[in-house]
Amino acid sequence: MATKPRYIMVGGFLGAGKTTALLRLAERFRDRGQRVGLITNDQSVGLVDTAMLAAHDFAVEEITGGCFCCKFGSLTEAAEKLTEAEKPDVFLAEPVGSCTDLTATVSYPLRRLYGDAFSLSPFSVLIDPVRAERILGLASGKSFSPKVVYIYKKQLEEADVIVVNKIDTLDDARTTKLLAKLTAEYPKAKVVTLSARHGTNLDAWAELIEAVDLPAGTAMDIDYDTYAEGESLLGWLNLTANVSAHGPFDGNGFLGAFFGQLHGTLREHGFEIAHLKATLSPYEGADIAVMNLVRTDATAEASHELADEIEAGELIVNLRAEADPEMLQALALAVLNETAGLQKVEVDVEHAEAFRPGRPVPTHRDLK
Ligand SMILES: Nc1nc2c(ncn2[C@@H]2O[C@H](COP(=O)(O)OP(=O)(O)OP(=O)(O)O)[C@@H](O)[C@H]2O)c(=O)[nH]1
Ligand SMILES: [Mg+2]
Repeated sequence: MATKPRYIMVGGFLGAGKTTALLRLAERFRDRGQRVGLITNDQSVGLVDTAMLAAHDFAVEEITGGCFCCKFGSLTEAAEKLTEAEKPDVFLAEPVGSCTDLTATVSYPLRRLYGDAFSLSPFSVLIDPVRAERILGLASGKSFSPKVVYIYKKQLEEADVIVVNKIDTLDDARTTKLLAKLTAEYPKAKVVTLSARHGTNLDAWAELIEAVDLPAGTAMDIDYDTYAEGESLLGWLNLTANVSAHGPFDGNGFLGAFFGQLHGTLREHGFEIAHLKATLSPYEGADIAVMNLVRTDATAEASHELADEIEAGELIVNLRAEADPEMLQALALAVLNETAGLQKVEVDVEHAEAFRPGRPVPTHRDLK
C-alpha cells in the first residue's frame, strides 16, 4: 500500500525562523529522495517567504488574504494544486506568525475530513530565544503589549513540540534557563533546540515530527476577543516595487541602505518591530538579496546577497510591527524615495498595502 503524504505544519511568532526551518526540513526530505510541496500564508499578497522558497527551487503555493484557519478551503486547494504538479510525499506549511489555535482550526479538521488522504504530524511552534526570554520574564527589554503577548503564549500552549530556534545565538547558561522555564510552564510539549541557520539539531527535531502522528488531545481554551484585539494591534505592510537604473547598480548596497534607513526611522518612532524582511531579485536569473530584522533593538541581517550587479529587479518589503499601519506605509515610502534619490535608481511602487489583521473567523473549529 502506498504511504499517505504527510502534512507538517510549523508555527511560531513572527520572525521566529519558520521559513528558514522549513527550508532546512525541505532540503532534508529532498536529500532522501522525497518530494516536497511548501505552503506559505499571509494576510496579503507579495510575500518575501514565497520568493525565498521559490529561489531554492521548491514547489510553493501561497495562500493570501487570510490565515489558514479562516481560509481552510484554500489550504486544501493549495494541497491539491501541489499534488497535481509535484505529487509531494510531504507538505510543509507555514501559518501566519500572529495566528494561534491552529490545532483546533486546522489540524483537527484536516484529520477529520482528510485523515484518509494525509498523515498529520505533531504541531511544532518555533521561538526566537531573545523574544521568548523577554516574554517569559527571564530578561528585560522592549516587548509587545499584553494582548499580543497573549497570542504568543497561546501559541506555546498549543504546541506539541516547542522548538527553541537560533540556538547558535544563546550561551549554555541562558539555554538551560530558557529550557527549564518552557518545560515548567508548558508541560504538554516536548522541547528541543535548533539552529535552523546552521542545521544544528535538525535530526532531533525531525525525529519528533517526520514519522509521528498528531497526538490525541482537546482544543485549548481561548478568548477570541483578546486574540482579535491582539492581532489588530499589529500593523502589516506589504510593498512591492520595481527598482531600475540606467546601467548596472549594486543591488545589495541599495537594499542595505533602504533597510538600514527604515530600521532607524522605526526605532526613532519607538515602534516594536516583529519582523521586517525585504528581498531584491533581478528579473533575469534566480539570484536574490534578503534582509531581515526581528526586533527593533536587534541588528539587521543580510541572509543572502546578490552575486552580481543588477540593472532592474523587484523589491518586496514585508513589515509587521506594533504600530499604525498607515504610518508604517508612509514611513517606508518616504525612506524608499529618499534612498532611491541617494543611490540614483528609479523606484516604481507596484503594490502597497497596509492594514491591521481582521478578526479571525475560523472555517472549522474542532474540539478534538
Ligand atoms: N542566528 C540565527 N538566525 C536565524 C535562525 N533561523 C532563522 N534565523 C533568522 O531569523 C530571521 C527570521 O527568519 P524567518 O525564517 O524569515 O522567520 P519566520 O518565522 O518565517 O518569519 P515570519 O514569516 O515573518 O513570521 C531571519 O533573519 C533568519 O535568517 C537560526 O537558527 N539562527
Ligand atoms: Mg516566514
